[in-house]
Amino acid sequence: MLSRAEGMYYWTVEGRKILDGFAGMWCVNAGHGRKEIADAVHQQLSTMEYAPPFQMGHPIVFQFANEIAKLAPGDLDHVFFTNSGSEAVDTALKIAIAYHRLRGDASRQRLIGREKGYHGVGFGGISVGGMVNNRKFFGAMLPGVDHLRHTLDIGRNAFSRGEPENGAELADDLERLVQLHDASTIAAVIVEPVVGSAGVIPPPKGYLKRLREICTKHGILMIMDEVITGFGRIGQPFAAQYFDVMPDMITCAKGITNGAIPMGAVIVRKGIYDTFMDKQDGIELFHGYTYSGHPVACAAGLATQEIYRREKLLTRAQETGKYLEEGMHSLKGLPNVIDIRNIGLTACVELAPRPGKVGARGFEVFLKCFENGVLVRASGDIVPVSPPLIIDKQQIEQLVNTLADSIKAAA
Ligand code: PXG
Repeated sequence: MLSRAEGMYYWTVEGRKILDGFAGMWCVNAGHGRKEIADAVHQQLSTMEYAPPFQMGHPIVFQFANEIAKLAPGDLDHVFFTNSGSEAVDTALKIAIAYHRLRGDASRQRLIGREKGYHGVGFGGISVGGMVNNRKFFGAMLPGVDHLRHTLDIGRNAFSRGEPENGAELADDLERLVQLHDASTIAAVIVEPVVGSAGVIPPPKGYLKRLREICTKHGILMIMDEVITGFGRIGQPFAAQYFDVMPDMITCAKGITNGAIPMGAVIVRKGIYDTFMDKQDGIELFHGYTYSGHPVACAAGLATQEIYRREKLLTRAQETGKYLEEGMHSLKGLPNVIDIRNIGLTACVELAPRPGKVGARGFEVFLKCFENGVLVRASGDIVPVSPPLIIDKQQIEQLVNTLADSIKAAA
């Protein structure tokens, strides 16, 4: 149990100091206990704790939307605020279907996700998602959804550094689905540019560009789910910039407020925004939450972005990522290590499962790391790391050394 946090560290209820190797849960990018965020939240709570987002507006939400739009590439310049990544995903999927309808293309209702995708836990997100345990308990989910094949290929790409060489052709799977369903029925494709939850899977070289081309060719919207990659995780504000691929929408959350106050967002291209504004009289999009653009979340978000800017955190992973890459790949050859993957300031070790006990070894490594003062995560037998972007070289060494000891102990 954790009871306090500051900088790169948590403290347990017993008072043990733990290096945070996972930025909380992929979100505390600027490190813990940032006073500027606490002060901004306090000030906003004292000034105006809440304002209705329907019919009414307030300045700070526009200010924050402008900041986010400035960070995003190209004409991704309008923002719809939500309270989580799951809500951002469901919002983006709804925008995609409504956008086509407004343009007189109402048959475009299908949504395409990808195997091993994680898009939160709403019905939209689990429907397009591709992680079996998040789906199998919850019935038939949304109709009209299909999935691209995933891109993990340990046989061909094991121990790749950054983007693997093989697999760009897997983007052509979208052509297969177009052959099956016809493009006129497909509204959007949603993918994580780098798979997070299912175990840090960078896209094969050229894959995202090819997927973009196929989407454009068939009039299908491309949604990049950047809930994890957004806000500097791979060395650019967004992965769209890192891979130089322009999506039609970006979903984000987590690092948007440094994890301090729940918030998510959908960033849309101008053409999508204009379609809603031009074609609809009155309410443009029949969608919104009580807490959309919550003033306190916006205050936390603005303070967070100011820290990112001042400390140049959104590009810092270009440097620190190199140390993490070196360190993590030095684990090759340890018992049961079958793959190591990395990009920016995130990486994972994939372990061979114990016979008949899938996930047991990964969880044991996670526990040993925690006993030895480092927080990582276990997702089955995959152990991902994703530390706050403020991490220094010595702390990366501590993270890697502790992981090495724990993998040996769990042999
Ligand atoms: N999309 C992506 C790509 C995510 O990673 C969500 C949507 C949903 O966000 P919310 O805020 O609704 O949780 C996520 C969330 C893990 C882990 O261990 C990852 C997430 C959540 C919980 C655990 O990898 N990502």
